[in-house]
Amino acid sequence: MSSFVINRRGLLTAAGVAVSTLPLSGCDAFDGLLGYGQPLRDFLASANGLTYRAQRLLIPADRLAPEFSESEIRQGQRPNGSTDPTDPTYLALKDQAFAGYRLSVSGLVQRPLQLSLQELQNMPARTQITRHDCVEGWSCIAKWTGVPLSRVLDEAAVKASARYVVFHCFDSMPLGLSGSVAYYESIDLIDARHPQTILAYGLNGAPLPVANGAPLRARIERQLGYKMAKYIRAIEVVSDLAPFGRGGGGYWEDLGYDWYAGI
Ligand SMILES: Nc1nc2c(c(=O)[nH]1)N[C@H]1C(S)=C(S)[C@@H](COP(=O)(O)O)O[C@H]1N2
Ligand SMILES: [Mo]
Repeated sequence: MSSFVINRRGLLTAAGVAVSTLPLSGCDAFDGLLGYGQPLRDFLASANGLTYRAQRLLIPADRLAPEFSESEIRQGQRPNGSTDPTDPTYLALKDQAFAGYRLSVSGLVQRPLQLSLQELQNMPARTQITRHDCVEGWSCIAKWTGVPLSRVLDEAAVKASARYVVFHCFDSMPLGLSGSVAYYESIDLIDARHPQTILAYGLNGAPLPVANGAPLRARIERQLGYKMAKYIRAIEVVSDLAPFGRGGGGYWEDLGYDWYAGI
């Protein structure tokens, strides 16, 4: 089995498809080739379903992303995407140092929750030094502190019908003619319960800065940067992603990027 190491790129190559050379970089610029209804986008969507199933079959659900030592932190975490949300609710919370912040946990749970930052910080914490990979082609090693998402899910008691966790964010991003939409993201319950999946409120030993997603952002260490929702307003546990946005499971996914951005 150990000689049969496969990753996303390897699988696509193995499938005889040279998509690994496509310009998939995409945090700020949106490549028009990947628009809806474009054959390329449809092809990538089906390749993504294939790699998701293949990765889920081949990679143990609890395989850990590499962790690093303090000395490997070379610079601050480079802020990317939204760095200063202008939503009035967010600004009011920020003014009060997020004292009034409540993380809403709802959907397919037995006990919906409203958790203050203090309550989140009182839960068992996990600190991890990991590498953040953005599809734009840069990486940063940083130390993240937060509460494991699995703890919060246990507290809320997830129902058996649940399949995904949706993160709703405070910030808005441009989207076609509709103007702007709130950033959102989603992961399956396997990644949600992964030991390194945390709701982070600390970065490099200090409170999480606004530029990096204060007061709370997700770390999903086996996936690319755009999966890691910043400025989390609410968490919704669901069985289906179709009702959200354009149904792609996230802001960038709705514009054509992979829902499963495994690395
Ligand atoms: N709410 C929200 N989350 C987001 C984004 C964003 O614009 N808004 N950008 C994503 C992208 S593309 C990356 S690379 C990381 C950047 O996190 P950082 O600013 O801490 O480096 O956040 C991700 N999460
Ligand atoms: Mo990114």
